[in-house]
Amino acid sequence: MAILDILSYPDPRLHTVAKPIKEVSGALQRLIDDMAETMYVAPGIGLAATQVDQHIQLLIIDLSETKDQLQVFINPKIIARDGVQDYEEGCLSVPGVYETVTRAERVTVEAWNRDGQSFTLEAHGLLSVCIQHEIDHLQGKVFVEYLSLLKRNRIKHKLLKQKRTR
Ligand code: QAP
Ligand code: CO
Repeated sequence: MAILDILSYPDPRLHTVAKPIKEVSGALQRLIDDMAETMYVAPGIGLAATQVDQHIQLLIIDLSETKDQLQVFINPKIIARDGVQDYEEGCLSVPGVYETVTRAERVTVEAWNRDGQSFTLEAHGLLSVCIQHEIDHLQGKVFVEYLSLLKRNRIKHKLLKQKRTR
């Protein structure tokens, strides 16, 4: 397995729209394993392929304390959403920044798992937020784009300054 580089905001590659995956290959399963390792060492609870500069419809989530409950979503599609909730979100591509975002409270998502089998899942709470956050990445959207222009510009400049002085 390998640790992959995570793109950090503001990187124009984070705005790439991901392409659908046609089939689950060994190479794709290797990418899933590398993304999982990358997410676990970070540590994070969710990672989209976009964040490791792979522009395909793949995301992973693990909300467990024990980091052994990996959930893989290939070609995820939200088919129903309901209610609203506010949640303070972070992102491995926006290190050190946590801001509240309003999203649907419940979502129903259709996707394929690591073996290419399709499944449907109803999620609420943190899992629902995480699925919506990661699907946004696949559409080229970063959570800071929900914030005001003023906040977004402050975050942009803070992260650019961090990059310069690293
Ligand atoms: C997305 O985010 C998410 O700033 C996953 O310094 C987050 O794993 C969805 C992380 C919250 C819903 C709620 C962020 C790690 C990890 C940082 C993450 C950092 C180190 C973020
Ligand atoms: Co993110």
